[in-house]
Amino acid sequence: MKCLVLLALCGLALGLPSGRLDEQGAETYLNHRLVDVNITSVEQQSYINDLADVGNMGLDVWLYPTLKNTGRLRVPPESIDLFMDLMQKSGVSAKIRTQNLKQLNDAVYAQPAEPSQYADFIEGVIRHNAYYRLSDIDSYTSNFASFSGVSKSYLTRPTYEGRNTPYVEITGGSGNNKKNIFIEAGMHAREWISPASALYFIDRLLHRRETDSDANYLYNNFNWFVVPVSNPDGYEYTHTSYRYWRKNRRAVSGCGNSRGVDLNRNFDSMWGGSGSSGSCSSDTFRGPSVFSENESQNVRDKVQQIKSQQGTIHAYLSIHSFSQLLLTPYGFASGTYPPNNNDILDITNRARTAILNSDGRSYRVGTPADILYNADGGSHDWARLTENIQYSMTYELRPASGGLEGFVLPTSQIAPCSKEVWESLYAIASNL
Ligand code: 0X9
Ligand code: ZN
Repeated sequence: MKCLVLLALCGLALGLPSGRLDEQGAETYLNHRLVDVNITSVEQQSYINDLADVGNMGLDVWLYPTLKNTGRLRVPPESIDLFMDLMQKSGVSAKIRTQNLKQLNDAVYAQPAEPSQYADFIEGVIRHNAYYRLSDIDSYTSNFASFSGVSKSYLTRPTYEGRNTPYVEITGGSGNNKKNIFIEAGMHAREWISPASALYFIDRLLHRRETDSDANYLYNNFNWFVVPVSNPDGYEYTHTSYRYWRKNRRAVSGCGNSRGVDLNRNFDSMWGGSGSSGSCSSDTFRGPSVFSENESQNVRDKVQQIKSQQGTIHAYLSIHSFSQLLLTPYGFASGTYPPNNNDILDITNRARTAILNSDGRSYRVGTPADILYNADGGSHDWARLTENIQYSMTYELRPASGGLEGFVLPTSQIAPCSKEVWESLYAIASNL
């Protein structure tokens, strides 16, 4: 198999992924293919991972292929012939699902922004029918602070590119023995629905508090600690230049032109295992050491500060996309669960039911390692394993994995998808 990786290395002129740029200088993904791959052996699996990690073909894994799950890769036009050839030679069944990702995205962008009838909260501080830039999110979160019991600040460290990370605390509730819930969104830059759903949650909580008993309950009986965009540099880069960027933007020493660390492989939870990569060009690059990144340190320090001030954090939620999954711990190895796994599963299944009842969407429940792939150094594992937060869970929001939409979720779905998150957070919080 390694010889095939070498063939790929030799057969391609080294260079960055091609494609046309639009007038603003952003990659358009003209003629980029989406290819579904079905593997039948672990050798084929690691072969595809190796090809992607090497980086020279510009392969972008959207869904990791496993023995159980179809994988999906974005393949730039200059690599497609070689890629299909390599798949055929290694016995992997590969099917091109779209010939031109730009066309697919243009069709999504052309859809009206109006949300579906199921979305019963569209407008508060924010109109929830668009994805916003970091500067807008910064202002919106400042506006939240005009509500009583809300404070807006920034996490301690600036990002590599010098940005601040907005942070919102909602602690004005009047209940006794309030529980503390931490929400971390936007860790992966391209998963735009994640920050959008976190902002919807805060907005709805504050605007509906006096008219809606659910909002009133969530406001009064819980303290909410929310980081809507935990990877600001990556998030901005996806807006200005490269829509499918995942990691942060740090130029790690020794990594040459390869930028970025996968923040969700950089936490202290079996860091450096087989579910992450040591290769700088990999999208799951774990970084040079555990908590090497300012962004992951920011989350760690805030969580530890809240614990020291409040005593306990009762739940840690990490919001990602896509595939419609609710992922429980642990991700670092299959068949490995925390001692209170039954309680975690019970609560998570209630969240699943709440989502189903909201807009009919079906989400699957399980650990990353059992239903996806091994992932070490992830934040939800760290929350449960290292910080001893009893309930931790990762959302993979819309869309489902079957269709062709991926990280570019139509704006009309922001409100209904966020409403699912709202309903599920109610189910989680009320069962802690
Ligand atoms: O691979 C990831 O980091 C997450 N999936 S994504 O497609 N959004 O990249 C899953 C994270 C699972 N969580 C932990 N292992 N802690
Ligand atoms: Zn993610």
